[in-house]
Amino acid sequence: LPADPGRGGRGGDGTVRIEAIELRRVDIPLVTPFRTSFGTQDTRDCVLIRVVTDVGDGWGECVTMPWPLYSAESSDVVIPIVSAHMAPRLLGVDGIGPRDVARLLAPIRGHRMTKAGLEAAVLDAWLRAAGQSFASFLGVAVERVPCGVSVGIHDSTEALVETVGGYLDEGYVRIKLKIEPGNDLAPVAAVRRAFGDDVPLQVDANAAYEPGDIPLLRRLDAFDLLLIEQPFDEERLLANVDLRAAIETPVCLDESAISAQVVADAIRLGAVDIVNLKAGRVGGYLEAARIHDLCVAHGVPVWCGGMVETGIGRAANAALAGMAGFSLPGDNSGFDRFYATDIVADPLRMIDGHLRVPTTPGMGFEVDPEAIEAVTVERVLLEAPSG
Ligand code: NPG
Repeated sequence: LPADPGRGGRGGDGTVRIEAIELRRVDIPLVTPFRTSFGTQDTRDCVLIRVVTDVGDGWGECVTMPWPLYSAESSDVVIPIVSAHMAPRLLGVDGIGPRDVARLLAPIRGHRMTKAGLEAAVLDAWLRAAGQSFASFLGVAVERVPCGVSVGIHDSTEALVETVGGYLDEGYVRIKLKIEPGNDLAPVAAVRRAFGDDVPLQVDANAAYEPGDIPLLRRLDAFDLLLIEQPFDEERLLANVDLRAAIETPVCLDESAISAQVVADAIRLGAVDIVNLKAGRVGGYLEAARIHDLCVAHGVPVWCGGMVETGIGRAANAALAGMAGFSLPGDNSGFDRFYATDIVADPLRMIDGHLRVPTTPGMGFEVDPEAIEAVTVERVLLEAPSG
């Protein structure tokens, strides 16, 4: 595995001491319900984290879903796990740099989205103190990143075609269709028929298929897709080896790709063509950058996934997606794909099919405290023991 990310003039040598961790469970209405093979979301229910450090505050977002269906994590376990097991390993510890968060939390298994939220909050505080943007920390050289959009499962193909047409009119440069057994070949065929062969199109199965479905999945080859994402259960790496042997469409991993180690193993097994990178799924932006480096070294393309992030996570994703190995458009949509208003000032908007890469110090946003207060349903403050 490559060494820790640390090039590109990444950061100063400073460290922080975390005095307090504020956890806010929020519930934010979505502009339209978002249906995946797991269920339908009407609101974004997740936990935002503020760290109070000796050099200032930082914010991060835990991208858990309300239910433990995408992965074992869910929004209702974030506050208990941080309170009981993570905060005690971080609060009041001297000399914490961004890379130390993952190190200090490493004995705790799993809970990667929660760890990623904590690490992002510390990175935000640390980068702000250093006067450095996350993009500069990552060595990003581009000013904007292309916007793909993830389209939920629809009740009818007519409705799906209408939704996709709307996104294409808005300027999205790539369409990703959620599929599930019974909602796969027909919707993909309908979208191809309606918009032609030139629209960059890919599908996401969210682990909904079985290895016995390979003959069915093979029929997707007719549609010239950019990729098929995560056809099988997260633990079924070898089924992807069989699928790759059977189909032309590149096979992309999402749920399975939980760490640099698993990605390295998947590459060695021949189980993957392309990797969807999500900081939350892999335990943090630094692990995501490490996986990016690993994939670049092996010639494996990566793209930036999304988890219906608020403006906090969306800004950081826009920086991550600017790294050189991100060679396909990501699920880096404008904030208005999901939200009527955002909890950050100046949320990222799509302009000409792209988002700007944030360049302000920190992770690239300014929170709007009133907007956050208005959507907060639970608040917990954890403080370092005094003395
Ligand atoms: O654009 O932020 C976005 C959403 C992208 O489809 C998206 N995320 O599996 O990739 C995924 C997925 C997801 C959505 C996963 C909802 C779980 C629930």
